[in-house]
Amino acid sequence: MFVDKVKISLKAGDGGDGRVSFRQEKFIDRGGPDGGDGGKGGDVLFMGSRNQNTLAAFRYQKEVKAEDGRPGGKTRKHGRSGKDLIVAVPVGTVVTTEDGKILADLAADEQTVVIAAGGRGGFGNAHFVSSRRQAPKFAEKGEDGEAYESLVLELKMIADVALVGMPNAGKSTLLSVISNARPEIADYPFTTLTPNLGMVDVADTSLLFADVPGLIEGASNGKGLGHEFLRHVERTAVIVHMIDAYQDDVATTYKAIRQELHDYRAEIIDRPEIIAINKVEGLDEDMIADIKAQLQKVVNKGTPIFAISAQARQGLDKMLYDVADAVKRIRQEAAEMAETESDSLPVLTITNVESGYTVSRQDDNSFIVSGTKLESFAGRTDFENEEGMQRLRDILARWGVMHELRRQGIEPGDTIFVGRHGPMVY
Ligand SMILES: Nc1nc2c(ncn2[C@@H]2O[C@H](COP(=O)(O)OP(=O)(O)OP(=O)(O)O)[C@@H](O)[C@H]2O)c(=O)[nH]1
Ligand SMILES: [Mg+2]
Repeated sequence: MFVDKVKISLKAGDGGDGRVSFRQEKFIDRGGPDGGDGGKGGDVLFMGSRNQNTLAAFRYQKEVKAEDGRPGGKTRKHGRSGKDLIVAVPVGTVVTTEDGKILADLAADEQTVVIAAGGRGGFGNAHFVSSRRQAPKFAEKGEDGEAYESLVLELKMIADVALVGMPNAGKSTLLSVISNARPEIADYPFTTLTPNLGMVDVADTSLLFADVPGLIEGASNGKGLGHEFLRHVERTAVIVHMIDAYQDDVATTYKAIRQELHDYRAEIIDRPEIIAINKVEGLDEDMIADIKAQLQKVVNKGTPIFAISAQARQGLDKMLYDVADAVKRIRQEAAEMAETESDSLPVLTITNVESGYTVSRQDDNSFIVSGTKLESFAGRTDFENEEGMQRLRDILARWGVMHELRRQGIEPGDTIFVGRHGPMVY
């Protein structure tokens, strides 16, 4: 079965906690603070890979998690960082959040994107020595890694070549003759209900062909079966447009199909196109020349037009070489594009850290302080540890939060939450 859409949960590694420790020295009761920092949590990265063909593996592995960072050690030892987790997915996989935000669109081989960043490690107490504070007895906790409860992975099959055309043009027949695919073939329109894929070897390259259900006028608006499958055409490098030689008016049907492609997505029209007039085995040269002439009037200049017979296997090699050349050209361009883009890979991290905050009364005797930076700081504070708490209080004071709390009428014994972290007693 071809799985092309799965839901998974995903979590980057948490940062390791910083350590509280003091040097052990002979004859000295307690040496200076030497607690090391926690290690960073591992990132979760997704990488497009030509070696993967389906998302089937995720049916058994619904949870993806990178390693946590290790806590800091004595003698200023840094905790080991969690290993990054690289998840290879088929080229053409699009990763979205449940509400539809696209996190990554892995359109090229080895394109790698950080989906969830690991948490920072907390600082150990050695970090907090200052002239005022010779022996800090607190350390930071590691930051939580980014997590997604539900991510949608969708594989948009990227065939190199899409066979498009009216129903009954012979698309499935062609695919069956040139590849090992065995699509259903019949003498009535709309035989093909779902796209068939087939690998076709041409000289030294392999091309993935998609046989798309026949398009009719209005397909781009949802008529017929074509619409749902037009998305498979969306990214194919080359379009092979098949036309039944026995069609009454080849120019008009050609234009109708092009119009549908255009209405679905205008750029598709600019893809290299190769025209295959099919079923010519019983036609003489003049008739073929006449059909070609009719088409020549409406196609873009330079569009190659071949006369073939899928059934009788005529004229196929010549056409396939042309298709392969076009695909190779496009792949080359795509590789060059990916190279220039890789300098600016879209790396997802927690950005837009604002330095503002708000203070509001939650109920009679508790208050809530919100603000990205303060909340992130509070998240790294160990509320069990009095010195750690003191440091948070110092910071709230320095930021003017304490002043604001007093202005709003806080009284001794009231509690303060910073985001979801707390409580802290005033
Ligand atoms: N004479 C002749 N008939 C052909 C040729 N290629 C296909 N056919 C016939 O045309 C009919 C339709 O072929 P299909 O391959 O099913 O056409 P399709 O384009 O896939 O059609 P849909 O799946 O309905 O869009 C079948 O009866 C085929 O046997 C050919 O080269 N010559
Ligand atoms: Mg078919």
